[in-house]
Amino acid sequence: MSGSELGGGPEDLEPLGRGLVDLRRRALQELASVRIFSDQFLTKFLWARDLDVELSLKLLLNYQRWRRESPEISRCLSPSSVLGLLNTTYHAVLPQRDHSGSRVLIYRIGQWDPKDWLAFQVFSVSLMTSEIISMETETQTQGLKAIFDLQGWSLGHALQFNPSLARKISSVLSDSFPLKVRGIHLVNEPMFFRPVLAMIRPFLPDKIRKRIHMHGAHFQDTLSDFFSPSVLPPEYGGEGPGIEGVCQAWTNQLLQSEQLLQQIATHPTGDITIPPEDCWISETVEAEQLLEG
Ligand code: VIV
Repeated sequence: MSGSELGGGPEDLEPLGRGLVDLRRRALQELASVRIFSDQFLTKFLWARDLDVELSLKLLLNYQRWRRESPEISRCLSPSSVLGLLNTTYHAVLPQRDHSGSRVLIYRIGQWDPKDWLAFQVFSVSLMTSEIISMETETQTQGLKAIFDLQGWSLGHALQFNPSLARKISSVLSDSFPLKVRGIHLVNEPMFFRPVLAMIRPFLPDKIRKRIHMHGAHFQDTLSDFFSPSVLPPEYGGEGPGIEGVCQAWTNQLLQSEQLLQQIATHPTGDITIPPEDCWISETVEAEQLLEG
């Protein structure tokens, strides 16, 4: 039996090691002003694309572009600045992974009062969580599943929606963030949520579209086809810890990550294992080097 058939041995690291060498070379070629990328950082992109170097490179370039084009979200990763929203128990990452090792996230849209919080602030919560969980090795290989509870979706929410936001959502879902999206589960979605989905869907690749499941009001009958009861909170038909407690626990996790998230938000590439000043050749340094040389 070969090493790869056995699994788990050091042989399994070889494809990743080769991928790192190739991706680093390609990434430094494409991003002329960047000087260095860490293994930890590149690894996220490689696993998100099952070690395909060209696809990982595209994802890395899209991630850099998305950060640049959405500064109102990517530059403001501050849990304390959205504490009021987090304290409504809007969001949690469940303590248990599902049967396949995916992270399970819950968003309770009804807890978001659109008079108090703008869509970009709400979006930043997802980006903060995504940055944190994408550092976990098991999440890099097994991805995530998100449950959106749309009970309480209102005109006020819909009015914050526009094509530009729809594009930003579809970009992170499809090819601008290094996380595998393994499932999107909508529960309690009202009829008048359909136009919103219709705005997002055209931008999504078929693969992701097929992973969107609409469960409606009787979600308890069908959500259990995807998640075992031990994983879900009782409010979602499971036997795990209650939703309020898991939201509070994740809020604390986010608050503890304030500094880390701040570093990611202000870093030129998002690769915080490299000090920002070592990371890229700024135009002024380049000009000085030219003058000296
Ligand atoms: O952010 O993997 C009306 C996922 C999500 C992310 C990010 C990554 C990711 C699955 C989203 C899902 C949520 C960054 C990496 C797209 C932020 C959404 C923010 C908006 C303002 C929330 C409003 C709720 C929407 C529901 C959208 C349902 C779709 C996701 C189908």
